[in-house]
This record gives sequence, C-alpha cells and structure tokens, in this order.
Amino acid sequence: LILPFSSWCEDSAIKTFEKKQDVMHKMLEEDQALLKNALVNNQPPPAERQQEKPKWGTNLSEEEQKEAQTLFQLYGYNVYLSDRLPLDRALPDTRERGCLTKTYPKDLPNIGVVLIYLNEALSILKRAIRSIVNRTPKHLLKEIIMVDDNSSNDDLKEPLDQYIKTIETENPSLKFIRVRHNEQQGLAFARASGWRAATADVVAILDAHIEVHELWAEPLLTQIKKDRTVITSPVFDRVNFDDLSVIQYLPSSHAFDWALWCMYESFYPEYYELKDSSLPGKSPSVMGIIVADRKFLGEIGVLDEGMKVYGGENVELGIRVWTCGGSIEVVPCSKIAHIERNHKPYMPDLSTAMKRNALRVAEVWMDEYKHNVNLAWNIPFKDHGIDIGDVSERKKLRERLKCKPFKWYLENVYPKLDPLDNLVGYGGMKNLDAEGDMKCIDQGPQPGHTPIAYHCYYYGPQQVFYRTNGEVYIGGIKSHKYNDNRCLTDQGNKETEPGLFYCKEAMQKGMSIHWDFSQGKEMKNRETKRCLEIHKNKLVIQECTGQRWEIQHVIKDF
Ligand SMILES: [Mn+2]
Repeated sequence: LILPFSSWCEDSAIKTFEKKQDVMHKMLEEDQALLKNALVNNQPPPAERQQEKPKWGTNLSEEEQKEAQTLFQLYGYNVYLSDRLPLDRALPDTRERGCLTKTYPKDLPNIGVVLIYLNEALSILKRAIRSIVNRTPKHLLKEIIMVDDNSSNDDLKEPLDQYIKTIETENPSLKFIRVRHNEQQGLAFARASGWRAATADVVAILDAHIEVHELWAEPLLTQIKKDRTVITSPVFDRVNFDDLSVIQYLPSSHAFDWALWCMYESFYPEYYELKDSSLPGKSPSVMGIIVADRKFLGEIGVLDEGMKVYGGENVELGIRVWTCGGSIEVVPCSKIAHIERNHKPYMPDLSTAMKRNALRVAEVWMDEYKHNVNLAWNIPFKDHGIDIGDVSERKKLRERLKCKPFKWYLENVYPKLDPLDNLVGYGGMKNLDAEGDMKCIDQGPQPGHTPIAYHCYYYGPQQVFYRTNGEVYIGGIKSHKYNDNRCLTDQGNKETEPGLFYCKEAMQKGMSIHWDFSQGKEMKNRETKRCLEIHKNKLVIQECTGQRWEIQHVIKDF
C-alpha cells in the first residue's frame, strides 16, 4: 500500500471527509432500503451505481486503459498521461489581470526550493523540477532540496539521480541537496528536514506534485524583502487528477474550522475596498505551501514536528506566526498548479491523525478556547484517551517567544471564527424508552428538512448540540459567524413531523425552536409544550408520554 504524500489540507480533503460521513449514512440507509425491498418484493439489490468516468486519455486501447487504471490506483492521479506529457508543458496564464503589468526589483533575496515526496510518480517529480528550473530566474534560484520521506519506488532511485544530474550539468550555479529519511516521518518533520538542509535567504516548501507558473517567485520574494516576518503563500490552481488539465482558482484567504479542517474564505472586507485583486491579502492560516525568510521561520519554531501524518500543522503555523510577531499573506500574482489527488485510499488514517493533531494545537495554543476542538470532533473534554504526544517543548517555545493569547488572535486576526459558547451538551442523542431499533436523532436525508430516528452510530449526521437558550442543533455545529446552525423545530398546528431549519429562518417563519431538556428527561418544546418522541421507529412531535432522552456528552449539569 502506498500512502501518497499528500501534503496539505486541500479543500478536496474536506469534501472527501464530508462525503465519507454522508456515504456512511447512505450505506446504512440503503441497507435498510434493500432489506425492506428484499423482504417486501423478494428482489435482488440494484447494481452498483454508475460513477462518472475518469478521463485517462483519448483513444486508449482497452489494454492502455487498464494500465492507466492500475497506475491511478497506485498514485491517486493519472500517471499514464503524466508519463506522456512534455516535462516543460506550458500552463495557462491564470494570474489576475493586475499582475500582468507588475514589475519586480532585480535585487531580491535568493531562494531555496524544498520538494517533499513519498512515492511520487517519477514523471510528476521531473515536471516539478523542470518547471522550477525554467521559471525561476537563475540568479535567484540557489538550491533545490529533495526530501524523500522513505519512498520505496525503484524509479525514485537511479532514474531520478540521472535526471538530477542532467539538470545540474545544464545549470552549474544550481545546487541540489538530497535528504532521505530511513523511515517515514510524516509531513511536518519532512518539511522541517528540508528547512534544516536549506541555506538560501528564503525557503519555499512545496509539495512535489506541483508545477510553478511563470513569475511565481518574484512576487513572493518582493513581499518578504519588504518585511521578513511575512510568511507568504502562492495561489494554487487545481490540476485535475485524471486529465491533468489546469483549473483556475481565485485568490482567497486560507482559513479553518474548529475541527481544524482547512477551507477557502474571502479576505477581510478592507481588502476588497482597495478593488485590486492583484494585491496580497492577509490570511488567518496557510494551506501548506509556504515561502518564508529562512531565518525568521527558524526563529519562530519552523513547524511542530510532533504532528503525525498530516493535518493541523498548517493551522498551528498560522496561529503561531500571527500571535508570535509575524503575519501571513496570500500573494495572487504568484501561482502554482497543484494536483488534487483522489484521497480515498487512506482516509481512515487521515481523520485519526487529524483529530490527534488538532487536539495538540488546541492544547498548546488555544487557552480557554481549546474545548472548541473537542466539540467539533465529538470528543469528551476530559479522559478522551487520545495520545497527543509531548507538547512541553512547544509550550516552552510559546512562552519564550512571548506570544499573544488566542483571544487576541480571535479578536484581531480571525474574528469570523465563532467560539462555541453557551452549550450544555453535545454528541449523539439517544432515546431511553422508545421501542424498536431506531433510537437516535439523525438529521435525515440531505438536502431535506426532516430529522429522523435512526440506528445510533454517532457520526456527523447524528451530532446534536444543546444550547443554554434551548436551541437544539442536529447534524453538527457551525464554526463561523457567517453560517447559521440548523435548529430542531416544532412546526406547530397538527404537524407531527419535526423540522430542521436554519435557526433564523425558523424564527422568522414563527416555528418554535426552543426546547426544555435535561439529561435523562423528556424533550419538551417551550412554546407548544409538545414532546419529541419516537413512535414506531419514527421521530415525531406529539403529546408528551414521558419518553426520556440522553445526550452523549454533558458539559455542565443541567
Ligand atoms: Mn498536495
């Protein structure tokens, strides 16, 4: 099994995670439906649903398609096509219009590029190197540092050495530095390894499945030359994993939610008042590709090498840079094309590592806000049994650098992030008295507005939050002020189906969204005095018969 070294919190990772939860939900649902079908109609289950066909290439014979498919399964992207595309293929110019006329100073700091990889396809690596060599001015490109996190692929030995030799002969001023780990160390360590080996003024830590665009380095170096405490990120375009074509992404800020999943978000409102989309914009975090003053990055502690696999290390860097005296900028005129893989093969590992890393970030950096991470992951505040490793060194670092509190970060850098205050309980909500197998509240089919009773499995769709004001959210809680939660509602009149609507919308429509509940007691609507109960495996609102509910985690007695 190859663990593709995919190295940042790209939005597809988020999508995949959500999809996983949805799929889990659907599977259970389909199980039920099939079972019912089989019982009622004595019919076989329907054939597997048709998936959209990936584009491996045009006019491929059946044999070639098979080869393409096999390679895809190994790497998560279309290696068959990559092996056949020119290494110096042209990329579409996707820069903002304002970038086309910009000029940059001649005397910029020089740059060392770090490429980290684990069993990357050889042609993908070659193309990354080729693009960097061709599209970075010779007098600025000091070194390329290749960090191999213990790959096992044979073509990353001799054949890669050969290619690097060719490039070295062609470019006598360019130095290649090779770093190889004897065992797999994970992303944060690999990046830090590359940083340690670097000697240039500025270090650019990149994924290896990228191609840089023309003029990618100059805009970043210009910002860093102006202010050495700025950590910069280019804007990534997406390279499709199947046809390897480039899809333009627009500049936006790199943000995260309380689970520390990354997401794109708009810049601060002040940014848009300037009406120039070629200007760098401040960002609360960074997705993972970072370009920084080498020494400054060292001064503030490079990366938390106690992070495992990947996930969370970029958020840790974001919080640390801002609170310890630096800042982060996304620079629209610098563009890098990045392959978004199909992540599927190792999703289980991803969320386990992610959870652990997120708790680590919370423990070191989030002060009194750290429990927001537990809430987002549905983990108890105490005794959760997840080993986050030794954080004493990182805590010392924070003290030594006299970093500002997380509260300052929330107020000044990331005010859109909404602390999950005023909660009394969270997690699965189970009925203690109902007859039948469906005992848990579930958000029901999506999109939709009807929560249902379902088998208890406590994934996202069953995560319930009970707020001190009596609101009950089903299917998760929102991390950002710009998103509304979905409230359990009594739609009133003779309607016995419960509703699930955005809380503001429900209020406007005059639905009742406040519930009186305490652990092990009934759940009664404050206005209509009717109860949420389960009748014949159906979630209903009816005259109270005394059915009791229990929520998985209690924050404070209620
Ligand atoms: Mn990547």
